[in-house]
This record gives sequence, C-alpha cells and structure tokens, in this order.
Amino acid sequence: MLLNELRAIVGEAHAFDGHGTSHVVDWTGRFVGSTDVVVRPGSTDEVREVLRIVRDHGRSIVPQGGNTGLVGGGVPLHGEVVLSTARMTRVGVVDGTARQVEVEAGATLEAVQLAAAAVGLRYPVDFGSRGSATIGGTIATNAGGVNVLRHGSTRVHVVGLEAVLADGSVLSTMAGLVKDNTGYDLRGLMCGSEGTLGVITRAVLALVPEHGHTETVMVGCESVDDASDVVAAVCGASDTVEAAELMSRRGVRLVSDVTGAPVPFDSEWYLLIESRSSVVGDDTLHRLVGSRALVAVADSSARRAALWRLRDEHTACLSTLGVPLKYDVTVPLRSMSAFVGAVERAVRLVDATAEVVVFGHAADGNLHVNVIGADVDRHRVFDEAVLGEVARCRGSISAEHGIGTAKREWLHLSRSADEIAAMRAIKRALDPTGILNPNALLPPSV
Ligand code: FAD
Ligand code: 2HG
Ligand code: ZN
Repeated sequence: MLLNELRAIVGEAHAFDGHGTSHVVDWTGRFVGSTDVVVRPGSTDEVREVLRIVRDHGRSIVPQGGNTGLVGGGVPLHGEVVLSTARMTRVGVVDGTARQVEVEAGATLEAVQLAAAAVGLRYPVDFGSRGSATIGGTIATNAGGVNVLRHGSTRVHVVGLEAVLADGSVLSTMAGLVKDNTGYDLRGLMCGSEGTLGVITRAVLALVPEHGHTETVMVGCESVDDASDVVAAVCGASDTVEAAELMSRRGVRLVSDVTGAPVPFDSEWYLLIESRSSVVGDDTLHRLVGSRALVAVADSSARRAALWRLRDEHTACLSTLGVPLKYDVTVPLRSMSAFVGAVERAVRLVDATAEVVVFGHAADGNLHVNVIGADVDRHRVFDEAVLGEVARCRGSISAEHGIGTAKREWLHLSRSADEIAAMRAIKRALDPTGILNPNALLPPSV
C-alpha cells in the first residue's frame, strides 16, 4: 500500500492521510482539494525515493511549501499526493565572502532574511507571507514582492539550485557561481515552473549589503495618474528607491478597521515609498516629495513598521470580507490609471454589488485586483471581465503569483500558441508521464 511504502522511506509520522488537514485547502479558502497521502521527505534522497514510489503507483504529486500561494497551484485539487517540504528547513551558514547562503527548500523566507541580517547582509525578496512562504515556493513561483523595483524577482537571487526531476534524476548547480555560461539555463527554467518540472530541494541565494539608512514616506495622491507621476519623479531622480506601493482609501481604511493601525491622513490613494542608502542622513526621498500636501515621514522604526503594517496586512484583511477573487496583473505604467477605471466598470457590469479593491507594486505596473463579494463559483465571468481588460492594454495575467490552476485556461492571453507549445514540449521532455503537478500552469489539453 502506498502509505506504508512511503512510511518505510520517510518514517511513520511523515506520511499520512491528508483528508481534513490544512494541506488540502489554499490560503484564501477558495481552493479545496482532498488527498489520501501527504508525505514529508527529509532529504533530497528521500524526495527521489518518494517520486519513485509515487511513479510506480501511477499517481501524481503536488509539491507544497508554506501553502501561501494565491493561485491554487499547491493543493491537491485532483487527489494528487502532496509532497510537503515542511521538514527540509535547514538554513546554512552565510558565506560573507560570496554574500550567499545555502538553504533547504522548506526554509521560510523570514528565516533566510534573519540569517542574512545576523551578519549584516540582507535577502531583499520580501512580502507579507514571509513567515510561512518557503524558499522552494518562492523559487517555484518566481515570487516578486515589494522590492522588485530595485532588486528584481526571486530568480535574480537564485545562484544555485538542486531539483529532483520526475524520473528521479537530480539537477544540481550548487556551486553558487555567478557566471556560468555552459548551455541551457536549467536553473532559470525551474524558477516559475510551479512544481511542474521538478521538486526543488535546495538553493544557493545571493544576498545584498544591508544599506544602513532607510527612508520611508507615505504620500497622499488624488488619483492613480497622480500616483504614477510621483513614482516616475521619484524613480527618475533616485536609484535607491526600493518600494513604491499603491493603496486605495478603501484598502487602507479596511486594514485600519481590522487591525487598529492608525492612518496618518485621509486620501483617495496612497503611495508607500521606501529607499535605502549607505549614505547616512540621505533624505533624497523627503526632498522629492516633501512639498506635497499629504506626506507622512517615518521618523522612527516604530513609525516605519506602523506604515508598513497598513500595506502588509491588505491580503489578510481583505479575506475578512469573504473569499476574494484575486487577479495579479501587470499593465504598462502609462495605462495604470485607465486600467483601474476600466476594470471597476467591467466588474460592475458583471455584478453591481461586487466591490473592487486595487493595490500593488506601482513602480512595476503590478496591480492586485481583488474582487470582493462575488459569487466565486461564477469566477469565469469575472475572469473574462478583468483579464479581458488586461489583454486590451497588453498586460500580463500574472505578474508574480503565477498561473497555478486559477489562471491556466487564460494563459493564451499572455502567451502565444507557439510559446505554449514550447512549454508543453519542455514539460513532456522532463515529465513524460505527467506526475509533477499535472493540473497547474499549462492549460488543460483539448
Ligand atoms: P506554496 O503555496 O506551497 O506553493 C506554490 C507553488 O509552488 C505551487 O505550485 C507548488 O506546487 C510549488 N512549490 C512549492 N514548493 C515547491 C518545491 N520545493 N519544489 C517545486 N515546486 C514547489 N507572492 C508574491 O510574489 N509577491 C507578494 O508580494 C506576495 N505577497 C503575499 C502576501 C500574503 C499575505 C500571502 C498569503 C501570499 C503572498 N504571495 C505573494 C503569494 C505567496 O506567498 C508566494 O507565491 C510564495 O512564493 C509561495 O510560497 P509557498 O512556500 O507558500 O508555496
Ligand atoms: C501583495 O503584494 C501580494 O501583498 C498579495 O502579492 C496580493 O492579496 C493580493 O491580492
Ligand atoms: Zn504583490
């Protein structure tokens, strides 16, 4: 029996029936699956053995890290075996010379950030689920977050990777070489592969210096256009800006109501902008926005944390209103304002009672459109309305969360038929029998 064979490899306690466990429900509560097997291997060798046994039983697996994904790609919606990395959490000693750290896939983002900070370095990938999201999950989704503007998405920081492929072979580029021009970028291929090409087991991550001086300001904006102008002005004048986060009055008030966090001033739109510099006393950001009517400056770390709380808690607080439909899109910067108006109108046409809350990473053109109060079983009409507007302004249907199961049938809006065919060819080559997350990312075959 499958469970017994797996227990012989990973130990009695680490292979169990998943029914009724948190492994089968996604973070939003929208995607609920079921499985008779959750398995928690403790090493790369155990991952290989688990894959062999699962293969022999003709089953497929869904790799799962912290289960904070927002596109339904990490839960067993078709009865797959869940392969959880919960036991593979080791964070190695930081190599201060190379500014790198070797970690196991199940280590949390926060654990890596803390290890880097302990030696005066920084892992700059950052977002609200840092305490639960794992390095394997962030690589598999090529996660973005609030510092992409200056530091790029996760793939930029992955300088070494180990992954087990469907046939049990192991890809390993763990030397942490910054330059290695020896053919196909297999490591890059794993970034954003969402568990469909291999199980990521270890990684070497590049760290950055901890710039000593942080400036954080919140700016009130009259409109999304106004916010875009501020972002353009600030980013055009300073190369130390790390984050430029857009929030609406509705979103900020909701977070304040739910958490009690104080709102510094009332505004239609807000920008939370942060820069980091090694120059002590650098107040470039303040000089750039200081003359605006509504500005709050974080003059202490407590004040900075209070401002960031208004941003970080958006996702959790939106969930208090019910199960949201989430769209994580990029649009060209000059289209942001028109897009927000168009998407609000489009959703209203589908359901006049549904509410749209938009926030996101303004400098990247990455907007998080949350539709609240919608009947999630009717998601298709909302998908059409929102993603149709994305396609109209030549945007992307996923900026950072990935495709998962939620967006797979819409992939053609962002990828050409030739590109999808090339992706399918890669999938077939690396996973010919389709045992790795077979129901995520690629559109269902017709
Ligand atoms: P999971 O949810 O467990 O899995 C996600 C996907 O990766 C699945 O397809 C899964 O099969 C695959 N996977 C997981 N581990 C492995 C592995 N070891 N090998 C192969 N495949 C694997 N995302 C952003 O990009 N930017 C944000 O700003 C952001 N903010 C968030 C804020 C909150 C409050 C929440 C709840 C989520 C947020 N997310 C954000 C989404 C989510 O946290 C990220 O997608 C994260 O990278 C998922 O990591 P995880 O370990 O939870 O992965
Ligand atoms: C963020 O930027 C995340 O906070 C989550 O990407 C977005 O909840 C969302 O829609
Ligand atoms: Zn985001």
